[in-house]
Amino acid sequence: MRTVDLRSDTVTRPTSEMREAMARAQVGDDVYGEDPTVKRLEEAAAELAGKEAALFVPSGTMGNQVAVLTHTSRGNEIIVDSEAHIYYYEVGAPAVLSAVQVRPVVGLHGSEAIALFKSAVRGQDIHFPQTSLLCLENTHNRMGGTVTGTDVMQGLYGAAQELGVAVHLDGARIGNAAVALGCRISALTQWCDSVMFCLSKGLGAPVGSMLAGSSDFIARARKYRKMLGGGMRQSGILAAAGLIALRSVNRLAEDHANARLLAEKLAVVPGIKIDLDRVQTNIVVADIADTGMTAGEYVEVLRARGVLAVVFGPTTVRFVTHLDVSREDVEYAAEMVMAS
Ligand code: TLP
Repeated sequence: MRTVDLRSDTVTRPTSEMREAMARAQVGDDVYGEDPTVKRLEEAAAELAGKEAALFVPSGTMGNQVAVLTHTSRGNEIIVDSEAHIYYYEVGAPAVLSAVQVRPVVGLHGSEAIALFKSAVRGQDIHFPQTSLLCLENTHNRMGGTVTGTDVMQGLYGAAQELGVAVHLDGARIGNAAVALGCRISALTQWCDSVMFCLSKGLGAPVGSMLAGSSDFIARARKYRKMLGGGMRQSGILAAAGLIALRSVNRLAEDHANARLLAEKLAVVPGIKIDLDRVQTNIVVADIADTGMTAGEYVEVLRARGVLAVVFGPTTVRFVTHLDVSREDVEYAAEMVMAS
């Protein structure tokens, strides 16, 4: 039976161009700073993000957590959106690894962003922890792949700088945000001190993410990466695929068009509700409460028809378009959902 895997853009497999580049890659021991391909990748990523330096890390989660470690001290408080990946999906890592307290704020990326952020920053009081970091997420996964514009990013960064709070951007899908806005990645990342972005999502690389920031920040982050066991040896094999991923950002427009197509088709299926305003990039979140099924049951019904999606909430299901899903696959998936 035909299967269309819409669980995540993490399921993409490396292209044949990537596999060939991986086979040919020049490598060395990167912990000794001797892998030329990793160095090229780190330089290219820094340039793309408009930062002085970048670090190749095994995963987005490690990139975010290395950033939290580097920006904070034990006992600090960090401000995040209440649906942020760093808070929701990283196994409580800020508490364990950085020993910081997370202050989740509802609607941090919305129209009240700056006021919400300012009121969450702690003042001077002997009882309070020190707020040292604001974490943003663009695109925002759990909001449905929504894009935060440059104006909001700029406003938040300005407010954070005034209050002495550093800004880290979880830009796992920053390429999607830039493509949706029709701007360069650096037009967004200029409004943060550090940014993590993934090579292994819609860009198709098998493994790896980048953390970018000032040279001093990346030098300190490199030690934390080592501490967490993320010092890799002949990782040029992976970096070779990453270099191709970095050149492929414009292809994400295809995923956005496919997500829009899927969303429009699913929005008219009885029992399914979709907020089309939130379908801005490659993620489609469907509310299936009116089917009378739980999200878990619904995902199983879809699986039996060859459509893979993930449970996103008690009655919400997420579909993600990516490199390995064509327009025709999306049309087929929509038909299978309609028949469910
Ligand atoms: N997201 C994955 C799952 O972890 C939920 C997915 O399928 O969407 N930041 C954001 C915004 C992410 O969406 C993800 C991955 C990460 C960080 C972590 O990246 P990895 O999986 O490389 O650790």
